[in-house]
Amino acid sequence: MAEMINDRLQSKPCMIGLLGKCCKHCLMGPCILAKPNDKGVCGANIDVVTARNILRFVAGGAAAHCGHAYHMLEYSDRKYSARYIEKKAPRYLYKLWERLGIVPKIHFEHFKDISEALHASTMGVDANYGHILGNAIKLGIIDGYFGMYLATELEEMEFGLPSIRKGIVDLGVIKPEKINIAVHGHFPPLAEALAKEVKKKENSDINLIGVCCTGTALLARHGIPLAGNFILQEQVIVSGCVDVLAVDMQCIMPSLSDLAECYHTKIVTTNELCRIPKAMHLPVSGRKSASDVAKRIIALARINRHNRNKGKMKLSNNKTEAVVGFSENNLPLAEWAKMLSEGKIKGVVAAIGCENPRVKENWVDFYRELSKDYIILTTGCIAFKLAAAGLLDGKRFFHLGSCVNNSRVAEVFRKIAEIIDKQITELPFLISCPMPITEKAIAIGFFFAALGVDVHFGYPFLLTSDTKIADFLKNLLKKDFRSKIFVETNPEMLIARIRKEGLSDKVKN
Ligand code: MSK
Repeated sequence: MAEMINDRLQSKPCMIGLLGKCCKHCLMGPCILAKPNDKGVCGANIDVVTARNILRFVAGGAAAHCGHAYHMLEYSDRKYSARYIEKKAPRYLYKLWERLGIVPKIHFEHFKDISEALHASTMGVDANYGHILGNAIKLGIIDGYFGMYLATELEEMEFGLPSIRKGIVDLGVIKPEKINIAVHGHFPPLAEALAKEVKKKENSDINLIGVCCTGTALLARHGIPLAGNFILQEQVIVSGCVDVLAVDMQCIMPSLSDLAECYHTKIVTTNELCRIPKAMHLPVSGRKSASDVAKRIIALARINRHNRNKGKMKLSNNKTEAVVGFSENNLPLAEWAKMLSEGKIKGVVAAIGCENPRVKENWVDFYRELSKDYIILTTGCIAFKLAAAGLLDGKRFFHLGSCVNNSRVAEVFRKIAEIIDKQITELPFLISCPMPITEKAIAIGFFFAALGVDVHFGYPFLLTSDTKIADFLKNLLKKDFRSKIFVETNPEMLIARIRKEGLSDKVKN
Protein backbone atom coordinates (compact mmCIF):
# COMPACT_ATOMS: atom_id res chain seq x y z
CA MET A 1 0.00 0.00 0.00
CA ALA A 2 2.30 2.72 1.24
CA GLU A 3 5.12 1.63 -1.08
CA MET A 4 7.00 4.92 -1.17
CA ILE A 5 7.12 5.18 2.58
CA ASN A 6 8.31 1.59 2.78
CA ASP A 7 11.23 2.40 0.46
CA ARG A 8 12.26 5.31 2.61
CA LEU A 9 12.02 3.19 5.76
CA GLN A 10 15.27 1.58 4.61
CA SER A 11 17.00 4.41 6.47
CA LYS A 12 16.99 3.10 10.03
CA PRO A 13 16.03 5.32 12.97
CA CYS A 14 18.86 6.37 15.29
CA MET A 15 18.16 4.52 18.54
CA ILE A 16 20.13 7.07 20.58
CA GLY A 17 17.92 9.87 19.27
CA LEU A 18 14.76 7.80 19.54
CA LEU A 19 15.37 7.27 23.25
CA GLY A 20 16.11 10.97 23.72
CA LYS A 21 19.76 10.37 24.68
CA CYS A 22 21.29 12.75 22.16
CA CYS A 23 21.75 16.37 23.23
CA LYS A 24 22.00 18.80 20.33
CA HIS A 25 21.06 22.08 21.96
CA CYS A 26 24.55 23.57 21.65
CA LEU A 27 27.57 23.38 19.37
CA MET A 28 29.92 21.77 21.89
CA GLY A 29 27.93 18.66 20.97
CA PRO A 30 25.89 16.91 19.78
CA CYS A 31 26.66 14.73 22.81
CA ILE A 32 25.66 11.08 22.92
CA LEU A 33 24.77 9.80 26.37
CA ALA A 34 24.43 6.10 25.71
CA LYS A 35 25.51 4.71 29.10
CA PRO A 36 23.85 5.56 32.44
CA ASN A 37 26.80 7.60 33.79
CA ASP A 38 27.64 9.46 30.57
CA LYS A 39 27.59 13.24 30.67
CA GLY A 40 27.57 15.88 27.94
CA VAL A 41 30.43 18.41 27.54
CA CYS A 42 28.52 20.85 29.79
CA GLY A 43 27.94 18.17 32.45
CA ALA A 44 24.26 17.51 31.71
CA ASN A 45 23.49 13.92 32.65
CA ILE A 46 21.24 11.45 30.89
CA ASP A 47 18.16 12.34 32.98
CA VAL A 48 18.45 16.04 32.19
CA VAL A 49 19.07 15.46 28.50
CA THR A 50 16.18 12.99 28.14
CA ALA A 51 13.80 15.24 30.11
CA ARG A 52 14.73 18.25 27.97
CA ASN A 53 14.10 16.26 24.80
CA ILE A 54 10.71 15.11 26.08
CA LEU A 55 9.76 18.67 27.05
CA ARG A 56 10.71 19.94 23.59
CA PHE A 57 8.61 17.23 22.00
CA VAL A 58 5.59 18.20 24.10
CA ALA A 59 6.22 21.90 23.40
CA GLY A 60 6.19 21.17 19.65
CA GLY A 61 2.90 19.31 19.96
CA ALA A 62 1.31 21.99 22.14
CA ALA A 63 2.47 24.71 19.72
CA ALA A 64 0.80 22.86 16.84
CA HIS A 65 -2.54 22.35 18.61
CA CYS A 66 -2.59 25.84 20.12
CA GLY A 67 -1.59 27.25 16.73
CA HIS A 68 -4.51 25.37 15.17
CA ALA A 69 -6.89 26.92 17.73
CA TYR A 70 -5.31 30.35 17.24
CA HIS A 71 -5.77 30.15 13.45
CA MET A 72 -9.41 29.20 14.06
CA LEU A 73 -9.83 32.20 16.37
CA GLU A 74 -8.42 34.49 13.70
CA TYR A 75 -10.53 32.89 10.98
CA SER A 76 -13.79 33.11 12.89
CA ASP A 77 -13.00 36.37 14.67
CA ARG A 78 -14.26 35.03 17.99
CA LYS A 79 -13.10 35.55 21.55
CA TYR A 80 -12.79 33.10 24.40
CA SER A 81 -12.78 33.44 28.14
CA ALA A 82 -9.50 34.25 29.88
CA ARG A 83 -10.62 31.64 32.46
CA TYR A 84 -11.06 28.99 29.80
CA ILE A 85 -9.27 26.16 31.63
CA GLU A 86 -11.03 26.92 34.90
CA LYS A 87 -14.36 26.63 33.12
CA LYS A 88 -13.57 23.38 31.32
CA ALA A 89 -11.55 21.33 33.81
CA PRO A 90 -13.04 19.29 36.67
CA ARG A 91 -12.92 21.48 39.80
CA TYR A 92 -10.76 19.08 41.85
CA LEU A 93 -8.20 18.87 39.05
CA TYR A 94 -8.07 22.60 38.55
CA LYS A 95 -7.36 23.03 42.26
CA LEU A 96 -4.61 20.41 42.12
CA TRP A 97 -2.99 22.03 39.06
CA GLU A 98 -3.18 25.42 40.74
CA ARG A 99 -1.52 24.04 43.86
CA LEU A 100 1.25 22.57 41.69
CA GLY A 101 1.62 25.89 39.82
CA ILE A 102 0.97 24.43 36.38
CA VAL A 103 -2.04 26.47 35.21
CA PRO A 104 -1.47 29.40 32.83
CA LYS A 105 -3.70 32.22 34.06
CA ILE A 106 -3.38 35.09 31.66
CA HIS A 107 -5.09 35.41 28.31
CA PHE A 108 -2.66 33.96 25.74
CA GLU A 109 -0.12 33.37 28.49
CA HIS A 110 0.02 29.82 27.16
CA PHE A 111 2.09 30.88 24.13
CA LYS A 112 4.57 32.38 26.57
CA ASP A 113 4.60 29.09 28.47
CA ILE A 114 5.48 27.21 25.28
CA SER A 115 8.22 29.69 24.54
CA GLU A 116 9.49 29.50 28.15
CA ALA A 117 9.65 25.71 27.89
CA LEU A 118 12.04 26.11 24.95
CA HIS A 119 13.95 28.66 27.00
CA ALA A 120 14.13 26.39 30.07
CA SER A 121 15.34 23.42 28.03
CA THR A 122 18.04 25.24 26.09
CA MET A 123 21.69 24.86 27.10
CA GLY A 124 22.45 26.02 30.61
CA VAL A 125 18.99 26.67 32.08
CA ASP A 126 16.86 24.03 33.87
CA ALA A 127 18.97 21.06 35.01
CA ASN A 128 16.40 19.47 37.33
CA TYR A 129 14.81 16.61 35.41
CA GLY A 130 11.74 16.47 37.68
CA HIS A 131 11.09 20.16 37.25
CA ILE A 132 11.56 19.87 33.48
CA LEU A 133 9.01 17.05 33.30
CA GLY A 134 6.59 18.98 35.54
CA ASN A 135 6.78 21.63 32.87
CA ALA A 136 5.88 18.98 30.27
CA ILE A 137 2.71 18.21 32.25
CA LYS A 138 1.86 21.92 32.28
CA LEU A 139 2.29 22.01 28.50
CA GLY A 140 0.09 18.92 28.28
CA ILE A 141 -2.69 20.86 30.03
CA ILE A 142 -2.12 23.78 27.66
CA ASP A 143 -2.21 21.41 24.69
CA GLY A 144 -5.48 19.94 25.94
CA TYR A 145 -7.42 23.10 26.68
CA PHE A 146 -5.92 25.93 24.61
CA GLY A 147 -5.24 23.49 21.78
CA MET A 148 -7.64 20.58 21.38
CA TYR A 149 -10.63 21.83 23.39
CA LEU A 150 -10.55 25.32 21.95
CA ALA A 151 -9.98 24.17 18.34
CA THR A 152 -12.80 21.62 18.58
CA GLU A 153 -15.18 24.13 20.14
CA LEU A 154 -14.43 26.84 17.57
CA GLU A 155 -14.85 24.41 14.69
CA GLU A 156 -18.17 23.23 16.10
CA MET A 157 -19.37 26.84 16.48
CA GLU A 158 -18.28 27.72 12.97
CA PHE A 159 -19.17 24.57 11.04
CA GLY A 160 -21.61 22.65 13.26
CA LEU A 161 -21.60 19.50 15.35
CA PRO A 162 -20.81 16.08 13.89
CA SER A 163 -23.74 13.69 13.60
CA ILE A 164 -23.88 9.92 13.65
CA ARG A 165 -23.84 8.62 10.10
CA LYS A 166 -22.42 5.93 7.87
CA GLY A 167 -19.42 6.97 5.82
CA ILE A 168 -17.08 5.31 3.35
CA VAL A 169 -13.34 5.09 3.90
CA ASP A 170 -10.25 3.96 1.98
CA LEU A 171 -8.66 4.62 -1.39
CA GLY A 172 -11.56 3.11 -3.33
CA VAL A 173 -13.49 6.37 -2.77
CA ILE A 174 -11.47 7.96 -5.60
CA LYS A 175 -13.73 7.89 -8.67
CA PRO A 176 -12.02 7.86 -12.09
CA GLU A 177 -15.21 9.02 -13.85
CA LYS A 178 -15.35 12.19 -11.70
CA ILE A 179 -13.16 15.22 -11.07
CA ASN A 180 -11.42 14.33 -7.80
CA ILE A 181 -10.40 16.99 -5.31
CA ALA A 182 -8.68 15.86 -2.11
CA VAL A 183 -8.24 17.95 1.03
CA HIS A 184 -5.51 17.10 3.53
CA GLY A 185 -4.16 18.41 6.82
CA HIS A 186 -5.93 19.58 9.97
CA PHE A 187 -7.44 23.01 9.49
CA PRO A 188 -10.93 22.71 7.96
CA PRO A 189 -12.09 26.16 6.70
CA LEU A 190 -11.18 25.58 3.04
CA ALA A 191 -12.43 21.98 3.16
CA GLU A 192 -15.73 23.22 4.61
CA ALA A 193 -16.03 25.84 1.84
CA LEU A 194 -15.41 23.09 -0.73
CA ALA A 195 -18.02 20.87 0.95
CA LYS A 196 -20.53 23.70 0.54
CA GLU A 197 -19.58 24.21 -3.12
CA VAL A 198 -19.85 20.57 -4.13
CA LYS A 199 -23.40 20.40 -2.82
CA LYS A 200 -24.38 22.80 -5.61
CA LYS A 201 -25.99 21.22 -8.67
CA GLU A 202 -23.49 22.75 -11.09
CA ASN A 203 -20.68 20.97 -9.23
CA SER A 204 -22.12 17.47 -9.42
CA ASP A 205 -19.11 16.42 -11.52
CA ILE A 206 -16.83 16.89 -8.48
CA ASN A 207 -15.90 14.10 -6.07
CA LEU A 208 -14.57 15.70 -2.89
CA ILE A 209 -12.56 13.35 -0.69
CA GLY A 210 -10.60 13.79 2.52
CA VAL A 211 -7.19 12.73 3.81
CA CYS A 212 -5.87 12.72 7.38
CA CYS A 213 -7.60 14.90 10.01
CA THR A 214 -9.10 17.54 7.68
CA GLY A 215 -10.73 14.60 5.91
CA THR A 216 -11.86 13.06 9.20
CA ALA A 217 -13.60 16.31 10.18
CA LEU A 218 -15.44 16.40 6.83
CA LEU A 219 -16.46 12.78 7.18
CA ALA A 220 -17.98 13.35 10.63
CA ARG A 221 -19.76 16.59 9.72
CA HIS A 222 -20.87 15.90 6.13
CA GLY A 223 -20.28 12.22 5.39
CA ILE A 224 -17.66 13.12 2.78
CA PRO A 225 -15.59 9.99 2.02
CA LEU A 226 -12.19 9.62 3.66
CA ALA A 227 -9.57 8.33 1.21
CA GLY A 228 -6.75 7.77 3.65
CA ASN A 229 -4.78 8.62 6.73
CA PHE A 230 -1.27 10.03 7.05
CA ILE A 231 0.52 7.08 5.48
CA LEU A 232 -1.78 6.92 2.46
CA GLN A 233 -1.35 10.56 1.41
CA GLU A 234 1.12 9.67 -1.35
CA GLN A 235 -1.09 6.84 -2.57
CA VAL A 236 -3.83 9.40 -3.23
CA ILE A 237 -1.60 10.98 -5.91
CA VAL A 238 -0.48 7.59 -7.23
CA SER A 239 -4.13 6.84 -8.09
CA GLY A 240 -3.49 9.12 -11.08
CA CYS A 241 -7.03 10.45 -10.72
CA VAL A 242 -6.75 13.19 -8.12
CA ASP A 243 -6.83 16.46 -10.01
CA VAL A 244 -6.09 18.79 -7.07
CA LEU A 245 -4.71 17.98 -3.65
CA ALA A 246 -5.31 20.99 -1.39
CA VAL A 247 -3.26 20.89 1.81
CA ASP A 248 -3.64 23.15 4.86
CA MET A 249 -1.33 22.43 7.82
CA GLN A 250 0.33 19.64 9.83
CA CYS A 251 1.21 16.07 8.79
CA ILE A 252 1.74 17.04 5.15
CA MET A 253 4.71 15.24 3.61
CA PRO A 254 7.09 17.45 1.64
CA SER A 255 7.41 14.50 -0.75
CA LEU A 256 3.98 15.31 -2.20
CA SER A 257 5.16 17.96 -4.64
CA ASP A 258 8.05 15.79 -5.93
CA LEU A 259 5.65 12.92 -6.38
CA ALA A 260 3.07 15.12 -8.09
CA GLU A 261 5.67 15.94 -10.76
CA CYS A 262 5.45 12.31 -11.88
CA TYR A 263 1.66 12.53 -12.08
CA HIS A 264 -0.75 15.23 -13.10
CA THR A 265 -2.01 16.24 -9.61
CA LYS A 266 -1.77 19.93 -8.73
CA ILE A 267 -0.74 20.52 -5.13
CA VAL A 268 -2.20 23.68 -3.61
CA THR A 269 -1.05 24.98 -0.22
CA THR A 270 -3.79 26.95 1.51
CA ASN A 271 -2.38 28.06 4.84
CA GLU A 272 0.02 30.96 5.34
CA LEU A 273 2.36 28.82 7.46
CA CYS A 274 2.69 25.92 5.11
CA ARG A 275 4.59 26.40 1.84
CA ILE A 276 5.91 23.60 -0.31
CA PRO A 277 8.29 24.20 -3.23
CA LYS A 278 6.63 23.69 -6.62
CA ALA A 279 3.11 23.83 -5.09
CA MET A 280 0.63 26.56 -5.97
CA HIS A 281 -0.07 28.82 -2.97
CA LEU A 282 -3.64 30.06 -2.41
CA PRO A 283 -3.86 31.13 1.23
CA VAL A 284 -7.19 31.23 3.06
CA SER A 285 -7.56 34.07 5.53
CA GLY A 286 -11.27 34.45 6.28
CA ARG A 287 -14.72 33.22 5.27
CA LYS A 288 -14.80 35.17 2.01
CA SER A 289 -11.35 34.01 0.92
CA ALA A 290 -12.21 30.38 1.83
CA SER A 291 -15.14 30.53 -0.54
CA ASP A 292 -13.08 32.22 -3.29
CA VAL A 293 -10.22 29.74 -2.99
CA ALA A 294 -12.70 26.83 -3.05
CA LYS A 295 -14.11 28.11 -6.35
CA ARG A 296 -10.61 28.58 -7.82
CA ILE A 297 -9.65 25.04 -6.80
CA ILE A 298 -12.74 23.59 -8.48
CA ALA A 299 -11.93 25.53 -11.68
CA LEU A 300 -8.31 24.36 -11.53
CA ALA A 301 -9.37 20.71 -11.05
CA ARG A 302 -11.75 20.93 -14.03
CA ILE A 303 -8.92 22.06 -16.29
CA ASN A 304 -6.37 19.69 -14.83
CA ARG A 305 -8.45 16.53 -15.22
CA HIS A 306 -7.56 16.62 -18.92
CA ASN A 307 -3.91 16.10 -18.01
CA ARG A 308 -4.51 12.67 -16.49
CA ASN A 309 -2.27 9.92 -17.85
CA LYS A 310 -4.40 6.79 -18.16
CA GLY A 311 -1.31 4.58 -18.32
CA LYS A 312 -0.26 5.71 -14.87
CA MET A 313 -3.55 5.21 -13.06
CA LYS A 314 -3.38 2.85 -10.11
CA LEU A 315 -6.83 2.54 -8.63
CA SER A 316 -7.83 0.68 -5.51
CA ASN A 317 -11.06 -1.16 -4.88
CA ASN A 318 -10.65 -0.94 -1.11
CA LYS A 319 -13.73 0.66 0.43
CA THR A 320 -15.28 0.08 3.83
CA GLU A 321 -18.36 1.41 5.55
CA ALA A 322 -17.80 3.02 8.95
CA VAL A 323 -20.17 4.55 11.48
CA VAL A 324 -18.79 7.96 12.43
CA GLY A 325 -19.80 11.28 13.99
CA PHE A 326 -19.82 10.43 17.71
CA SER A 327 -19.17 12.96 20.44
CA GLU A 328 -19.86 13.45 24.14
CA ASN A 329 -23.20 14.97 23.04
CA ASN A 330 -24.63 11.91 21.30
CA LEU A 331 -23.05 8.92 23.08
CA PRO A 332 -25.08 6.95 25.68
CA LEU A 333 -22.88 8.03 28.58
CA ALA A 334 -25.46 7.41 31.33
CA GLU A 335 -25.95 3.88 30.01
CA TRP A 336 -22.17 3.29 29.87
CA ALA A 337 -21.78 4.62 33.40
CA LYS A 338 -24.44 2.14 34.56
CA MET A 339 -22.81 -0.74 32.66
CA LEU A 340 -19.48 0.19 34.23
CA SER A 341 -20.95 0.30 37.74
CA GLU A 342 -22.69 -3.06 37.21
CA GLY A 343 -19.53 -4.64 35.77
CA LYS A 344 -21.16 -5.22 32.36
CA ILE A 345 -18.20 -3.49 30.74
CA LYS A 346 -14.73 -3.43 32.21
CA GLY A 347 -13.79 0.06 31.10
CA VAL A 348 -13.31 2.55 28.27
CA VAL A 349 -10.17 2.57 26.12
CA ALA A 350 -9.37 5.34 23.64
CA ALA A 351 -7.22 4.25 20.67
CA ILE A 352 -5.67 7.50 19.53
CA GLY A 353 -2.87 8.95 17.44
CA CYS A 354 -1.02 8.12 14.30
CA GLU A 355 -0.16 5.07 12.21
CA ASN A 356 3.61 4.82 12.33
CA PRO A 357 4.87 2.64 9.47
CA ARG A 358 7.82 1.57 11.64
CA VAL A 359 5.42 -0.25 13.96
CA LYS A 360 4.75 -3.72 12.56
CA GLU A 361 2.78 -5.22 15.45
CA ASN A 362 -0.90 -6.00 14.97
CA TRP A 363 -2.68 -3.43 17.11
CA VAL A 364 -5.94 -3.85 15.18
CA ASP A 365 -6.37 -7.35 16.60
CA PHE A 366 -5.42 -6.01 20.03
CA TYR A 367 -8.38 -3.59 20.01
CA ARG A 368 -10.66 -6.22 18.42
CA GLU A 369 -9.89 -8.50 21.35
CA LEU A 370 -10.15 -5.74 23.93
CA SER A 371 -13.55 -4.68 22.58
CA LYS A 372 -15.08 -7.88 24.00
CA ASP A 373 -14.85 -6.32 27.47
CA TYR A 374 -14.19 -2.63 26.86
CA ILE A 375 -15.80 0.21 24.93
CA ILE A 376 -13.29 1.48 22.36
CA LEU A 377 -13.26 5.16 21.42
CA THR A 378 -11.00 6.22 18.60
CA THR A 379 -9.65 9.34 16.85
CA GLY A 380 -6.99 10.39 14.34
CA CYS A 381 -5.13 8.10 11.94
CA ILE A 382 -5.52 4.96 14.04
CA ALA A 383 -9.29 5.46 13.70
CA PHE A 384 -8.88 5.20 9.92
CA LYS A 385 -6.94 1.96 10.36
CA LEU A 386 -9.70 0.51 12.55
CA ALA A 387 -12.32 1.72 10.06
CA ALA A 388 -10.47 0.14 7.12
CA ALA A 389 -10.42 -3.13 9.08
CA GLY A 390 -14.23 -2.93 9.29
CA LEU A 391 -14.36 -2.43 13.06
CA LEU A 392 -16.17 0.91 13.26
CA ASP A 393 -19.69 -0.41 13.59
CA GLY A 394 -20.91 2.08 16.20
CA LYS A 395 -21.65 -0.76 18.60
CA ARG A 396 -18.42 -1.34 20.48
CA PHE A 397 -16.12 1.02 18.53
CA PHE A 398 -16.93 4.74 18.41
CA HIS A 399 -15.22 7.21 16.08
CA LEU A 400 -14.86 10.61 17.78
CA GLY A 401 -13.04 12.47 15.02
CA SER A 402 -9.68 14.08 14.34
CA CYS A 403 -6.63 14.61 16.58
CA VAL A 404 -7.93 17.84 18.15
CA ASN A 405 -11.20 16.00 18.84
CA ASN A 406 -9.40 14.10 21.61
CA SER A 407 -11.06 16.79 23.70
CA ARG A 408 -14.23 14.75 23.07
CA VAL A 409 -12.53 11.71 24.61
CA ALA A 410 -11.63 13.85 27.64
CA GLU A 411 -15.24 15.02 27.86
CA VAL A 412 -16.53 11.43 27.71
CA PHE A 413 -14.22 10.52 30.62
CA ARG A 414 -15.19 13.65 32.57
CA LYS A 415 -18.93 13.14 32.10
CA ILE A 416 -18.92 9.41 32.95
CA ALA A 417 -16.93 10.18 36.11
CA GLU A 418 -19.44 12.90 36.99
CA ILE A 419 -22.40 10.53 36.52
CA ILE A 420 -20.78 7.88 38.75
CA ASP A 421 -19.68 10.60 41.16
CA LYS A 422 -16.02 9.61 41.08
CA GLN A 423 -12.81 11.24 39.97
CA ILE A 424 -11.58 10.40 36.46
CA THR A 425 -8.56 8.63 37.87
CA GLU A 426 -10.72 6.23 39.88
CA LEU A 427 -12.28 4.74 36.76
CA PRO A 428 -10.92 2.13 34.34
CA PHE A 429 -10.03 4.44 31.47
CA LEU A 430 -6.97 4.11 29.25
CA ILE A 431 -5.45 6.20 26.48
CA SER A 432 -3.66 3.92 24.06
CA CYS A 433 -1.43 5.42 21.38
CA PRO A 434 0.25 2.40 19.80
CA MET A 435 1.88 4.01 16.76
CA PRO A 436 2.83 7.63 17.52
CA ILE A 437 4.57 9.71 14.86
CA THR A 438 4.20 13.36 15.74
CA GLU A 439 5.06 15.61 18.68
CA LYS A 440 1.30 16.20 18.97
CA ALA A 441 0.72 12.56 19.92
CA ILE A 442 3.18 12.88 22.82
CA ALA A 443 1.61 16.18 23.98
CA ILE A 444 -1.83 14.51 23.99
CA GLY A 445 -0.40 11.79 26.23
CA PHE A 446 0.86 14.35 28.75
CA PHE A 447 -2.57 16.02 28.75
CA PHE A 448 -4.38 12.81 29.63
CA ALA A 449 -1.78 11.96 32.29
CA ALA A 450 -2.60 15.34 33.90
CA LEU A 451 -6.28 14.35 33.84
CA GLY A 452 -5.42 11.23 35.83
CA VAL A 453 -5.71 8.72 32.96
CA ASP A 454 -3.03 6.09 32.32
CA VAL A 455 -1.37 6.54 28.94
CA HIS A 456 0.09 3.77 26.80
CA PHE A 457 2.55 4.29 23.95
CA GLY A 458 3.40 1.38 21.67
CA TYR A 459 6.68 2.72 20.27
CA PRO A 460 9.95 2.85 22.23
CA PHE A 461 10.06 6.65 22.48
CA LEU A 462 9.96 7.32 26.24
CA LEU A 463 11.26 3.79 26.90
CA THR A 464 13.74 5.16 29.34
CA SER A 465 14.19 2.28 31.76
CA ASP A 466 17.84 3.07 32.57
CA THR A 467 17.09 6.67 33.59
CA LYS A 468 15.15 8.37 36.35
CA ILE A 469 12.65 9.49 33.71
CA ALA A 470 10.96 6.09 33.76
CA ASP A 471 10.54 6.44 37.51
CA PHE A 472 8.97 9.87 37.04
CA LEU A 473 6.57 8.66 34.35
CA LYS A 474 5.55 5.62 36.37
CA ASN A 475 5.80 6.60 40.02
CA LEU A 476 6.03 10.36 40.48
CA LEU A 477 3.14 11.03 38.13
CA LYS A 478 1.13 8.62 40.24
CA LYS A 479 1.88 10.61 43.39
CA ASP A 480 0.30 13.85 42.15
CA PHE A 481 -1.96 12.83 39.27
CA ARG A 482 -2.63 9.13 40.04
CA SER A 483 -1.70 8.24 36.48
CA LYS A 484 1.27 6.83 34.62
CA ILE A 485 2.75 6.98 31.14
CA PHE A 486 4.12 3.64 30.00
CA VAL A 487 5.49 1.95 26.91
CA GLU A 488 4.46 -1.51 25.78
CA THR A 489 5.41 -2.43 22.25
CA ASN A 490 3.95 -5.92 22.34
CA PRO A 491 0.13 -6.09 21.96
CA GLU A 492 -0.04 -9.65 23.33
CA MET A 493 1.84 -8.68 26.48
CA LEU A 494 -0.44 -5.68 26.99
CA ILE A 495 -3.64 -7.62 26.53
CA ALA A 496 -2.42 -10.29 28.95
CA ARG A 497 -1.60 -7.59 31.48
CA ILE A 498 -4.97 -5.86 31.09
CA ARG A 499 -6.78 -9.20 31.45
CA LYS A 500 -4.85 -9.94 34.62
CA GLU A 501 -4.87 -6.52 36.26
CA GLY A 502 -7.73 -4.62 34.63
CA LEU A 503 -7.31 -0.87 34.26
CA SER A 504 -7.85 0.23 37.83
CA ASP A 505 -4.63 -1.06 39.38
CA LYS A 506 -3.57 2.48 40.22
CA VAL A 507 -6.57 2.80 42.53
CA LYS A 508 -5.67 -0.34 44.43
CA ASN A 509 -1.97 0.60 44.86
S1 MSK B 1 -3.05 13.32 11.35
S2 MSK B 1 -0.87 13.79 14.22
S3 MSK B 1 -0.31 11.50 11.81
S4 MSK B 1 -2.96 11.03 13.99
FE1 MSK B 1 -3.97 14.23 12.86
FE2 MSK B 1 -2.48 11.32 11.90
FE3 MSK B 1 -0.88 11.66 13.91
FE4 MSK B 1 -1.01 13.48 12.05
